[in-house]
Amino acid sequence: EGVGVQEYTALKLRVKEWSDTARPKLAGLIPEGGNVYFVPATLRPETMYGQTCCFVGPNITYGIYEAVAGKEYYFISDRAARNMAYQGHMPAWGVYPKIAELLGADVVGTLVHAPLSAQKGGVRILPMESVKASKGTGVVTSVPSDSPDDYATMLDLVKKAEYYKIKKEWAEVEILPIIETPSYGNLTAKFLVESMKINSPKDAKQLAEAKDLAYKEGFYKGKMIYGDFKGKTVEEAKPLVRQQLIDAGDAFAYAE
Ligand code: A2H
Repeated sequence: EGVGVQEYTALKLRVKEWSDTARPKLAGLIPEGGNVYFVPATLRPETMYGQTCCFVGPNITYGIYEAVAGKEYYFISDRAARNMAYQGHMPAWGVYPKIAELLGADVVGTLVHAPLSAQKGGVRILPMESVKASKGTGVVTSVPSDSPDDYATMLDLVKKAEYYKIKKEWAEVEILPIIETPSYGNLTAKFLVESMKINSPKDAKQLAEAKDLAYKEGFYKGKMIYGDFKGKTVEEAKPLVRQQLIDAGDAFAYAE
């Protein structure tokens, strides 16, 4: 763990349809009228227009926690639930009722509604081997236009759909340009992955370098070319999109 506090935006992706594996395991556990949300933690709320799927670690154990009695349930890591319970996001201070436990692999294929995403019909939960259980919520929303990790993983999922036990079309989603930068054009992640010849999501060292370059260029030189804050710089748009999501009840602040 580094020093200082990381201020994430925790986004609420409402479940529309469970995977075939998860559905029987959850039978009778979620009350009528209750909604379950996958809750990814992101540092780039201004990119949420470009969400194409949402990642979980297939071997990570997750819980479904009751955040608002009978109404709202969060799919997150145990660690994140505990942190949220001390940040006012659970029914009472320090309390985080767990109503179910699932493996990431169990929920692959689940369809969720991703706030702001251009994918209005929803996006799928897909596996990402490099998700860390020890960071954020253990859930990562995928924006392949601006995150080299997300881009490399989505390419691999399409290439090896059978190996990953997914339907190819779940990962074969059009990549939407949302931010333009002077050095990398309007699909920063694609540009960097291709120019650095990154061939797999396992190229961890190169991906870390690409992530650094993408983040700096995007934050300091990026301009929005999509969404409500089109024309503004990324630096200006970031807090505005974040506040808009929070005001709509689609996100909340999460720190660790
Ligand atoms: B970011 P930091 Cl477009 N395991 O969101 C692996 N990665 C995780 C994670 C976990 N448990 N929890 C969060 N993350 C990702 C968007 C994004 C992100 C873009 C570009 C860069 C980027 C869409 N994915 O992150 O280690 C999440 O991906 C690069 C900084 O706490 C989150 O923001 O600094 C970011 O890593 C948090 O990374």
